[in-house]
Amino acid sequence: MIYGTCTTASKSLSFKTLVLQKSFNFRVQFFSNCSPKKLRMDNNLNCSIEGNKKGSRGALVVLEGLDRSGKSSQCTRLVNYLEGQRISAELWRFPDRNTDVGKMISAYLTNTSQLDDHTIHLLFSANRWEKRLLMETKLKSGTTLVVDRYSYSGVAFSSAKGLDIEWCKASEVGLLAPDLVAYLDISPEKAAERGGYGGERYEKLEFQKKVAESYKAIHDVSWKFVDAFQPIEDVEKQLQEIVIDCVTECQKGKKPLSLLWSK
Ligand code: Z5A
Ligand code: MG
Repeated sequence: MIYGTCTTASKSLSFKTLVLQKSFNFRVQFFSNCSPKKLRMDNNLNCSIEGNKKGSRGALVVLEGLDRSGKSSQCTRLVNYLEGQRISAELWRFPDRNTDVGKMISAYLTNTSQLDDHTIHLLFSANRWEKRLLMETKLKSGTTLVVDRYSYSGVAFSSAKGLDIEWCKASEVGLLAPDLVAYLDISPEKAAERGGYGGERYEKLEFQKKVAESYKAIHDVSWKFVDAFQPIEDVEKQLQEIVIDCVTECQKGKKPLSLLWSK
């Protein structure tokens, strides 16, 4: 009835209003259908594109420590926390047992294959090298990587077997240097009391004591030591405080990527 009395101009105005109204309704419906995660991904994409121009990037955060110190538990909690803060984050781990090299490492660790100590050391290194480019790409696109063991495990475990530390470091030179290394500090005895060791090659108290000594020999002043014998939630809280500062600094674009053990 109303339409019947409209002029052409007002008809076209009503049509435009209708189209705008429909478009608005569609947007409201579209965004209300989006999960918070989807929206967060959109935000992160914008951040990283703008971030690239300013040198903004994700942080490379590494958790190290003895067997059963709680690394894997804390890496998972940390990524959940960062995502909750609307920070794009991924959980990585070494060895990455999914690659061909990783499968050889896994066979060695589960005692289904035997390898010379130098050979397995180089395989662990190769397993990091094969992920290096992807690591750099992710960091530059703004994703923070929380990494469960890295080159320090490589050097600590191989040197605990008696290999020369400098020789062990050599194959790691040129990999990306972490922005933060958090060491989950616990005595080998206390760690052994947790859940019991499985059947993997290095899961023996005497060997873990040697690994603890090796970690002491290779750490530097930049490492953050966290008492890993505290309740799991307290360790989690402490890590969040340490990591958020590092992530913020990398987001601001004030920290260029650097290389591990390069002069
Ligand atoms: N290796 C090497 O030789 N060279 C290399 O370059 C690299 C590795 C990268 C495989 O590692 C082996 O490879 C490893 C080093 C060597 N061998 N060793 N030993 P892996 O990372 O695959 O190992 P894993 O199987 O993940 O286990 P893990 O590292 O021993 O455990 P974790 O990750 O540190 O701990 P968790 O799984 O988080 O926790 C262990 C238990 O403790 C579990 O029941 C938790 O619920 C409990 N927990 C954790 N935190 C607490 C606190 N705060 N209180 C009480 N209970 C807790
Ligand atoms: Mg673990």
